[in-house]
Amino acid sequence: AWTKNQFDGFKNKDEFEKEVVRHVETTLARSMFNCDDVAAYSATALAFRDRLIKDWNKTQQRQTFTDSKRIYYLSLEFLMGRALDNAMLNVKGKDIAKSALDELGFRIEDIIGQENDAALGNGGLGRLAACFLDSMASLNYPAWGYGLRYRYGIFKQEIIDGYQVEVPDYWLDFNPWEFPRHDVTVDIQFYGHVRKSQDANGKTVANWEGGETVTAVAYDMPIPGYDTPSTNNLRLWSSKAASGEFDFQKFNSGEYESSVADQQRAETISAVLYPNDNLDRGKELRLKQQYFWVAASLYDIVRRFKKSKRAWREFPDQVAIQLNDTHPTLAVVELQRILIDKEGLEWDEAWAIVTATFGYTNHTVLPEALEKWPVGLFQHLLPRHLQIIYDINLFFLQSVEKRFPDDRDMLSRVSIIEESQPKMVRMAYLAIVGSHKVNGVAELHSDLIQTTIFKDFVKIYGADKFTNVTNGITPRRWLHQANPRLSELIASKTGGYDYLKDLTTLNKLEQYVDDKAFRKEWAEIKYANKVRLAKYIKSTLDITVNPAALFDVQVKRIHEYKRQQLNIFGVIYRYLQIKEMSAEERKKQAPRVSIFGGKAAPGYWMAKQIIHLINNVGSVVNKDPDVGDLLKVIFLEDYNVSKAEIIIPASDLSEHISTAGTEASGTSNMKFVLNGGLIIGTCDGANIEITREIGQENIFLFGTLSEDVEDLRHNHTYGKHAVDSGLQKVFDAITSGKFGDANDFGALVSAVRDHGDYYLVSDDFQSYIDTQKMVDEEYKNQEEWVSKCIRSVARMGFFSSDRCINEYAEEIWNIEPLAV
Ligand code: 26Q
Repeated sequence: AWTKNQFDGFKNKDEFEKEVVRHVETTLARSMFNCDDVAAYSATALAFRDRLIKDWNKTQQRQTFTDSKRIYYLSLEFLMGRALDNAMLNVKGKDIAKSALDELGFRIEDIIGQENDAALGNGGLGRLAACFLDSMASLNYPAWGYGLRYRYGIFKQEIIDGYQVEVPDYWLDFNPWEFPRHDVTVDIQFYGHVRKSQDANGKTVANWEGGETVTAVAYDMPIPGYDTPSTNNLRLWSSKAASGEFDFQKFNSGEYESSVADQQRAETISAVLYPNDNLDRGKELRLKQQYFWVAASLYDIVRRFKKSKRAWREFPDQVAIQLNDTHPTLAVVELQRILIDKEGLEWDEAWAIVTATFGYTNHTVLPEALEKWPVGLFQHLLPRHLQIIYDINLFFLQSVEKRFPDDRDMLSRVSIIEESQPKMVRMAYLAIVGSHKVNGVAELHSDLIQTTIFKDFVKIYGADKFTNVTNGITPRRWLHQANPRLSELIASKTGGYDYLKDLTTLNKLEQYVDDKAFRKEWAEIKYANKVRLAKYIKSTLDITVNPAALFDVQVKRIHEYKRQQLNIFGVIYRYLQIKEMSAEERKKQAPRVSIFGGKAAPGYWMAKQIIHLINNVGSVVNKDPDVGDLLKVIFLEDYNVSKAEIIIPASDLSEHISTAGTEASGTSNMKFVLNGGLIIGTCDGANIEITREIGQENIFLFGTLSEDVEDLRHNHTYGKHAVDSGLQKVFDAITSGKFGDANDFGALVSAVRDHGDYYLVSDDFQSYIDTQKMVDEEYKNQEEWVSKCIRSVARMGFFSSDRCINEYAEEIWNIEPLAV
């Protein structure tokens, strides 16, 4: 068998065992005699952590010593998942740990399973940030992530009587992967007012005074790279009350309660991740989170730069800052403020530095997701920043007016301030104006932003400012860790595990497509992964599914644009068909398990209705004796990163069926194909590039094209539209009460039937059903199916986040790896 050299982390089993015992007995102050799985996890994590820290320190010292340019990745979300398995892979020594733990009476999978997910993110955007950290470390780029240390990550989802119930995710109880830096703190100011005064040279200076102060405390997490000692840093800020005179006075004068209240108010800032995905809800606390995190991070970055004693104009040669969506856009304003108010630079000099430093990644075209904040809120919370925004806008609009004197509407269209009631700050426009590059996350998406929401800015700045960097995923977690047997099989045919560093070498697999023995091994691994998921389904839901059935999976955040409703309507259609079949016909029907998973934002009522319908359909279908194994409908609770690692390798077919033009990229589509599953999908996001890479004969595409969406929507609004007849049967079944109280699902039906069908469910229904029928047919020919899977995997090299990070490095950050 092909095994990596896994023997660097620990010399041998004895050495590792000794470390575990030492940690159990001293660090944890427990005895080996009552060492349970939790303690064994803790000690194992600590043993690997010790090794990790050494590389981490060395990497950081080296980066400081060489004074090389660094990337700072600013993201409000880092959806890291578990760390131990990844640490084992990168420190090396998993095999040793496995046999040592065995000897101590533990199974390594159980030990790994003890860890809570670090779930500091909602979905795609947060997981992308985590994959990027992995790639930047693996490629030896000096890079830091900056984020918030939420006390509560994304809520845990429970399904009770078919409804989603949210439970808080308190994940910090024991977290060996974070290091509090109580000596690294930054005081952050809010509210107050601006006073103008003259300095010694008679220059007007702005003083931001008064208001309140909250302290940011740094917590660091090591980010190890694969097959390299490079270990980067993820710095997360936690909020606490500033320990100023003020509190002391209150405390000493007996105002304990209000002193404690101040403390709680301060801690609230980093308390909880906002659970909205692709929706902007303008809450003051969210803006406070953004400024708190951005100001602390910039203070840290500037402090580090100033140690080098370089001239300010060299700042962009030392620092690249990437804005993960508009959430950190205040960083643009904050850096300008530091440079002009604190460091005394002239506006133009400062602004040149700012724009050369920042890059902005857009992740959405959905209008409801584009961030806007009321001017009044800014005035109140960040008065100096609002002034600077007005100045940025003024200079920007002046330059636009000069270039386009005849376009009267242009100025109001591109203004950073929307002249609405109330006036709003348009964060995406601010991010564009404040950056030197703007990128979308897949080709279609990058084209769309340039031709629709940002088209005026393309006119103003030219097309060179806009670019595409198609998303990617880390093959370390999403193939090697999630699917160890497939990884081993691939390694055995491609010349070892080097493919994990250059994913394009997967193309060597193509020569085995017709190799019967190889196909058999491949199919066995898929089957074993399905058995594992079937066991998980049995143990959590007490439903038996047949691992020989086609596993059809849609797991992602629940959203109307992602169209889980199309999927479940399709499932109902299938159910009705099975019910109408004769016993003979049923024998010919291909068995299927429809698997759903995903969280709805707590305030997104329609998404919650979709979850409810899926669960109700499941409870009818799963116990219908007419159906048996032909159809099962499963809703897996609390979909998260560690569950994805079980679900994705077990899929035969996964669904990526967003309305064309709405899903910026999608990244789970890449994960599913890389794990040997096929896709049913629309011509949207990265599906299009996946098709280009793997070939259209290896993917089930259907539905409307994005260029036709506008016309179709227009037709709906003006009445030239009847619901698809197949879909009408589904609606009849729902309204007849077959799946519980019809009133519960009235809104889901009428969104399509009566309210314009914004997501084109009816338009795409027939082609969806037809395509699913093709899937059934093709799945019957297993040899051919497996060939398609192998061929697809062989052609997926492009979708590594390593490729993606190299593109950012070259096109946006202008940075080179630091040789080790
Ligand atoms: C904004 C304002 C206030 C509160 C919350 C938010 C907010 C939070 C999260 C807005 C958007 C998000 C997350 C967006 C997201 O995950 N987008 C996904 O990004 C992926 C990585 O690029 C893409 O693959 C997906 O297509 C895109 O939907």
